[in-house]
Amino acid sequence: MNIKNLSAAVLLASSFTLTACGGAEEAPVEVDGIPGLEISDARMVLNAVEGNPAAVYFEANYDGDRPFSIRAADVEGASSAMLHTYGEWNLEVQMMDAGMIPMKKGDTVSFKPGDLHVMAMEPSADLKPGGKAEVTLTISGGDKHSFDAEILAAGDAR
Ligand SMILES: [Cu+2]
Repeated sequence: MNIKNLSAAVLLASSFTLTACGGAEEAPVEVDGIPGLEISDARMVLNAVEGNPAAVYFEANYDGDRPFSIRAADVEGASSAMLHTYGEWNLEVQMMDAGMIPMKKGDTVSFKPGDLHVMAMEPSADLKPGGKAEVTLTISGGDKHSFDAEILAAGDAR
């Protein structure tokens, strides 16, 4: 390819980029940030054993009009994450899948020790006390809401 053809190709490429930008006015399928959803007091408590699952706790307040359910969670730097709760099974209290967590206008849902939590599997060694971990919730319909959780050591107050 000579220089002339190359610049034509670059021009062509940049006009494609412009077209793509113009097309972004169509409603996106997934939104980052759910209007009316507020997350506070987010923290991730590391396991005493490095690499073992960490737990994420937070308060979720919702003041939007459209009810939804939290259906999944992701934690940056963890291999996977799950929505867990505690329940009785075989006469023992143990962790289990929390399923869908419904929220409607005026609701507050607390993710707290001994109750709902996000379990972050195989957290990376880069997630250190004093740092931050990005947590993303996915709701019914696929919209996402991300926030930072303060990273705490296993022995810190939760
Ligand atoms: Cu758990």
